Amino acid sequence: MRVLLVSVGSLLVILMFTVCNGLSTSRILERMHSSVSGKYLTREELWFNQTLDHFSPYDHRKFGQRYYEYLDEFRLPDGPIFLKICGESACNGIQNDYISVLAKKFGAAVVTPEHRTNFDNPWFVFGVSYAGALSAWFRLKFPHLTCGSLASSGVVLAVYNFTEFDQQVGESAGPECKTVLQEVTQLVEEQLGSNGKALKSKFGASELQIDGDFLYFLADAAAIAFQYGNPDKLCTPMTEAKKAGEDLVSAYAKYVKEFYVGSFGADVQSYNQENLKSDYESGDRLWWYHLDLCKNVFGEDVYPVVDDTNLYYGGTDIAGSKIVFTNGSQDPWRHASKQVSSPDMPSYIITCHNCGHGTDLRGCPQSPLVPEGQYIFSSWVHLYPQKRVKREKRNYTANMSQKIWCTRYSLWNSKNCSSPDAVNKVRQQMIEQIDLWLSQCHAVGKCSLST
Ligand SMILES: *[C@@H]1O[C@H](CO)[C@@H](O)[C@H](O)[C@H]1NC(C)=O
Ligand SMILES: *[C@@H]1O[C@H](CO)[C@@H](O)[C@H](O)[C@H]1NC(C)=O
Ligand SMILES: *[C@@H]1O[C@H](CO)[C@@H](O)[C@H](O)[C@H]1NC(C)=O
Ligand SMILES: *[C@@H]1O[C@H](CO)[C@@H](O)[C@H](O)[C@H]1NC(C)=O
Ligand SMILES: CC(=O)N[C@H]1CO[C@H](CO)[C@@H](O)[C@@H]1O
Ligand SMILES: CC(=O)N[C@H]1CO[C@H](CO)[C@@H](O)[C@@H]1O
Repeated sequence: MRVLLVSVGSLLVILMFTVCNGLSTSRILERMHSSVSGKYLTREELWFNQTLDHFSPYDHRKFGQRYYEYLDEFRLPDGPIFLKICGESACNGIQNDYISVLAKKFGAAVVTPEHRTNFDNPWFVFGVSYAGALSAWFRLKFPHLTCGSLASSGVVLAVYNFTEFDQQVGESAGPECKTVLQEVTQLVEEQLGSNGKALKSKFGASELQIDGDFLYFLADAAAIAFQYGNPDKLCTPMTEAKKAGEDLVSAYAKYVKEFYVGSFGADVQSYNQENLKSDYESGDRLWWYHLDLCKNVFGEDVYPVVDDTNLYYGGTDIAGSKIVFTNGSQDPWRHASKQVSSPDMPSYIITCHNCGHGTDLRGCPQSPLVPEGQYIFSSWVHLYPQKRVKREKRNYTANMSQKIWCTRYSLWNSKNCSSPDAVNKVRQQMIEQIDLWLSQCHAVGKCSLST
């Protein structure tokens, strides 16, 4: 198991400084891990002493590394082990998403992010977003230790200047909403020049003295609506404001304050470079790897080596095997994922109005899907104040009829939801692949035992 542990660590170290997704793009690949206080399969911390520097044969220093394991569904003694890589921020437990359904189906143990266990069990690797790329690369590097991998919205391509991200935001918004957003951008840029102070205060962002930080905050706020399947939360009020001839900047400020900060839980301070220079505890710091921002926040002249990274890992031409790639049609990140399907690395796109980042594992952001009677809570909980969530969860549990759940609040109109059919179709294909690859793993194990 040691080899596995060492390698995950090395990949992480290498990648932290080499993956670059561009200047003008969202740093929120995977916000959920930090902002969701919803349901976990487990939050019980386990620790082991991890090697600090995997590149040096002389440095034997260690650090305590946290991990989690969920064994409720584990079929002893030979059940598979699902390694779920936790990405991009503090890892507070194993979240209850579609993985729990898969664990039940395959009698699997779920461990995250690293763990020692019986080497002989079949291992399958999972991850979403950046961790999705890690999941693919883990399989690429250790085909002999794993049966396969799921790279959900896995960003395997390093991109220097990720203009496709913004283009996708425009495409996901549709022509009408896109035009309004472009108008907002123009107005904001004008007002920033003439009366920046008043403008920032309108957005509750007076503390962002660097204009770039402020614009970054505003750009993320819009991108997130598409990335996480809430296009109408942004586009409906904005296009209505436009039709009514209202002030568009005020309408956008309302969206940013109420939805992005209020419901989604974004923190203005996390955009403040000045603050991040000294806030060593903040998980937000790791997002400032872009060009000169990296230098400003970390004081180090580190630039992304995009071409080398893609040469090393293969980018979208990754030469792996037995990796499932999935993308959501509205997700701005999907252009950094694998482009074409091949027999040994099938890729699926989940297409619908609200299909965003990691939709295959998360389900519908507005209306929890109920895969095999399993109630998926974690995918939408971040959108609602905790008290309300608790109350509504009770009601939902009392009556599992999704129709009622959806119609009670127009927000959870199933028409607005990522199509359950689109999601389930891809999930079914995922299950078939996992099933096939695990059985091939078992078969190999048996052969080698008998020879
Ligand atoms: C980690 O190392 C410390 C210091 O050497 C030791 O006290 C502790 O027991 C170790 N923990 C584990 C889980 O091995
Ligand atoms: C990114 O690409 C756009 C469009 O080609 C260009 O205008 C911009 O200058 C580029 N930015 C960087 C940092 O290379
Ligand atoms: C849930 O609601 C539906 C529609 O009103 C009703 O027919 C059904 O009996 C309810 N189920 C439970 C378990 O209360
Ligand atoms: C639901 O979707 C429709 C368009 O598909 C949109 O007009 C409406 O505003 C959405 N409702 C909510 C509450 O998001
Ligand atoms: C696996 C998959 O669906 N890949 C898609 C990801 O997004 C790119 C860009 O839109 C598509 O070309 C891929 O087909
Ligand atoms: C809308 C709705 O049905 N709300 C109910 C949720 O459950 C509580 C009690 O648990 C009821 O008081 C609400 O009326």
